[in-house]
Amino acid sequence: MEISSNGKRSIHCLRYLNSRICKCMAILLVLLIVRAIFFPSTLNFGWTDDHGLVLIRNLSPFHGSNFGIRVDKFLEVPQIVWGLNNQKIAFARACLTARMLNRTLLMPSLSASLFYKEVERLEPISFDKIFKFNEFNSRCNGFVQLGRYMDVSNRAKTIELPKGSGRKWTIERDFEQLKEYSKEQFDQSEVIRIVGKNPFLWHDHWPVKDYARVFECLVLVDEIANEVDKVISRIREVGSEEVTGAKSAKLLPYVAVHMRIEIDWMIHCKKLEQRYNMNQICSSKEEIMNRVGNISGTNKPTVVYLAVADSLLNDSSILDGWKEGLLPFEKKKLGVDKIYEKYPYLIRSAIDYEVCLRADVFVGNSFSTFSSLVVLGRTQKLMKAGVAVGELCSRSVMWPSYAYNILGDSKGRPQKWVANMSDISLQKISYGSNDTSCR
Ligand SMILES: Nc1nc2c(ncn2[C@@H]2O[C@H](COP(=O)(O)OP(=O)(O)O)[C@@H](O)[C@H]2O)c(=O)[nH]1
Ligand SMILES: *[C@@H]1O[C@H](CO)[C@@H](O)[C@H](O)[C@H]1NC(C)=O
Ligand SMILES: *[C@@H]1O[C@H](CO)[C@@H](O)[C@H](O)[C@H]1NC(C)=O
Ligand SMILES: *[C@@H]1O[C@H](CO)[C@@H](O)[C@H](O)[C@H]1NC(C)=O
Ligand SMILES: *[C@@H]1O[C@H](CO)[C@@H](O)[C@H](O)[C@H]1NC(C)=O
Ligand SMILES: *[C@@H]1O[C@H](CO)[C@@H](O)[C@H](O)[C@H]1NC(C)=O
Repeated sequence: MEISSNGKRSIHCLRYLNSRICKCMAILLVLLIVRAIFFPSTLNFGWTDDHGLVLIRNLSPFHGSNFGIRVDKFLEVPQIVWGLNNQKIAFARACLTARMLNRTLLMPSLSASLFYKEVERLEPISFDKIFKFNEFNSRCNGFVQLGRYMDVSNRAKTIELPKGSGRKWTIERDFEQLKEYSKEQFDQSEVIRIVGKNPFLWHDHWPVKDYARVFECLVLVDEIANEVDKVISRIREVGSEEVTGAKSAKLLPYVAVHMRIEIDWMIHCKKLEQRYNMNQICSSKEEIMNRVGNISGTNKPTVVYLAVADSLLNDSSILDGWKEGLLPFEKKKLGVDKIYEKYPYLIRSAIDYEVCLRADVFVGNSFSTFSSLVVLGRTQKLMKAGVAVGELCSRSVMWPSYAYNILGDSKGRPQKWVANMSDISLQKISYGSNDTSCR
């Protein structure tokens, strides 16, 4: 049952107050009122909406206006490509661009495969094969909207908006162009089609909070969500088997490590280190194992789930060398490789994303978009659970996250890591940073 501000449902609830759910809701309501009375300042940060999500209400350029997305004017964008999390960022950027133009975004194609250089292998996959379409629109109602191509009455009258490129195409020029297309002659056209590069590469004009608001509307379709549940139950079950020596119903906590040591990454991160003149980007297998092993406060033995793209791995020995008490598992050893094998790259990665999001402890690389978006999601989760911004990095926080590529302290631990929800752009999350917002 959803917690709803809908009047009808509240009356319904009152009439059946003896049902357990309604009792819980009544208690929740009382708690919320008490919180509002005693901690009025927390209200400025966010409020819980119909779906239990934190609504973020400031920083947006349209804050305060009665913003309505037109349902008969559309924005069309190029196919979205690259890694899952590059695709999620690109998608959100397309949504926010449509929002700025007061238009509905025509549901874009994502890409099932990672082979972006070979155009014929891009394997377009419809957004609604991965994420729930109606759920997206209902969660994002009033903020951004998705439409379908069949909603368009006359595609022949589409006008094109060519994205500029090159050094002279500055962030200001890009913004001016978008404003230009919100005016008279362009604004009348039913469809504006943006042509040019992948939305991930467009200039970013929006604060982290706006992206976070879009990400909260992404809910996996049931088929994939069920696979996620299977994998997570298996991880928790394997823990209690290993620890108690028997199959047990008791589900144990787990640590998830996004070991970004695949071949494609090793090539990429070496280039980045050269460009930034830095040696904190590529972590070896040994460095990851040591730093994860030095995290204090995890009850041992603990299952460590290794989120790696097995097919891209150049090294089968990732299971060896872990500190005593850490029980490493990857997909094969868990026996869930068959689940992953059924799906293309994009869905495998989406399952792993959820597994990392829900882990009790997460450790990733602060230069990976995959890791960065997991940390953004975990930060949102903490804030939703009522953890104040000033407390996010504290030692005792539930669901901590760490960056193994940054040395945290003299004890050899990895650096604590949260997303800076008041950052003015998604730069750090898109391209990585050694600033983990904790220190
Ligand atoms: N965790 C995980 N990642 C996968 C899988 N297959 C491919 N990938 C990963 O997908 C990610 C690709 O890109 P992206 O999400 O943009 O993250 P980034 O490359 O780490 O910045 C990488 O982390 C790959 O390791 C998988 O089965 N599990
Ligand atoms: C967006 O479109 C709606 C519906 O046409 C309109 O009421 C609203 O004023 C528009 N807002 C902006 C900022 O253009
Ligand atoms: C992959 O492994 C092979 C053989 O073990 C090695 O020669 C090669 O350098 C490795 N490639 C990378 C990118 O690490
Ligand atoms: C961190 O872990 C490594 C490997 O387990 C160990 O050799 C090292 O002493 C630890 N660092 C500290 C400061 O305890
Ligand atoms: C978060 O980002 C804002 C805006 O860039 C900055 O002023 C602030 O210092 C950052 N906070 C942390 C903890 O890094
Ligand atoms: C991040 O990198 C810069 C430049 O190399 C360096 O000066 C800074 O100390 C690094 N920060 C951390 C937390 O390691």
